[in-house]
Amino acid sequence: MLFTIKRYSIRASARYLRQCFSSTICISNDPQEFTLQSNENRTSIRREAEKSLKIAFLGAPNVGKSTLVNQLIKRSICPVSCKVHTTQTKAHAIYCEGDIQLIFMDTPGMVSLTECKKFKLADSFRKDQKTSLNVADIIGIVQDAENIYTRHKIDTNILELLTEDTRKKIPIILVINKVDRIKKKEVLLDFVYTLTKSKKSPDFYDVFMISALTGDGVDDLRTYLLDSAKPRAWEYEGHVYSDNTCQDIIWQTVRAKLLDILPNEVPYRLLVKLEHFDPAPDDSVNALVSITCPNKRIARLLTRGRNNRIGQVAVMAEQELRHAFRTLVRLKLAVES
Ligand SMILES: Nc1nc2c(ncn2[C@@H]2O[C@H](COP(=O)(O)OP(=O)(O)O)[C@@H](O)[C@H]2O)c(=O)[nH]1
Ligand SMILES: [Mg+2]
Repeated sequence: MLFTIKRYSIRASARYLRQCFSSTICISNDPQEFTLQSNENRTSIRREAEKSLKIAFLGAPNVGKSTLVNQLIKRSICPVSCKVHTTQTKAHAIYCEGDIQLIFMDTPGMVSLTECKKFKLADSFRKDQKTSLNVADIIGIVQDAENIYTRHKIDTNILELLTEDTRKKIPIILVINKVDRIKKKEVLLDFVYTLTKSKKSPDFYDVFMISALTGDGVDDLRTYLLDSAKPRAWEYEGHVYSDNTCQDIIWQTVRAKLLDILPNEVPYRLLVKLEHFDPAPDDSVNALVSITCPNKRIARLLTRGRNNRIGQVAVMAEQELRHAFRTLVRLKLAVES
């Protein structure tokens, strides 16, 4: 059967097997530097040598798009949680290496118009994916390998978005994420085969099997994207790594941790706001975030009990923000009702 699988599937599986034996990326939480700027020194790069590539990742909610972008740029600037609708608006995450600039467009997960109405989601949920597609040089469709209900077919909302014109103009790659959750590698090859052979699927330029969580295969994908960059002036200065502000990254990270730690619909009912932001002279950051609860019962759920949920949120958010800004972050959370 293997011989009938298209060139890219074979390449992808070979690449995956290679990755199984290679070491995984370790994220260091060491504080190093601060601001939405990296310490990359690009004064030596001539403008005419500049190359860039804009990548739009599309996928259903929770497939791991934001986790993947964070791994690719080596910073946790996109909010990640185990619940759906963590990412609310599109954001650019920027990664520079040598004379190449990669611009990743992290978008909210694909939702239908009905879901938008049902869950009262902002317009951005549907608009942002379309906007990102219009300007992308390459589209990455992210599939969740763990989800047995959806992994063998491309989301209908995505198929709807990929018009004939888009399919012709923009190369599309398939990114199979969460392969760490698959124990039998034949299962992987099986549904990738179904996916790529399906008449409804676009013609994929390449297939990547990765784990955005452990970093398996992410280096390979980054190298592929760097190799695909086009000669073109950079859109952002070399030291910029996000078009979001520090302030936005802070409250979004706290919100994502609340989504992780609180049950069911509770975290969606909280109002998270950055009250105070103070970058200290030693490059560390002090921030105060308020969490307004709809009632006293929910406020108690956060602040009382053996679990000390609010303490856990503070520790987790602080750790992630240190990885985002690469400096010491002191975070205070105030719960109000
Ligand atoms: N096991 C596993 N979990 C992952 C992987 N990538 C992402 N996740 C988890 O999937 C959940 C959703 O991730 P997120 O990046 O917010 O998904 P998004 O909604 O597509 O942006 C989070 O709990 C992540 O930790 C992966 O490769 N393996
Ligand atoms: Mg996301």
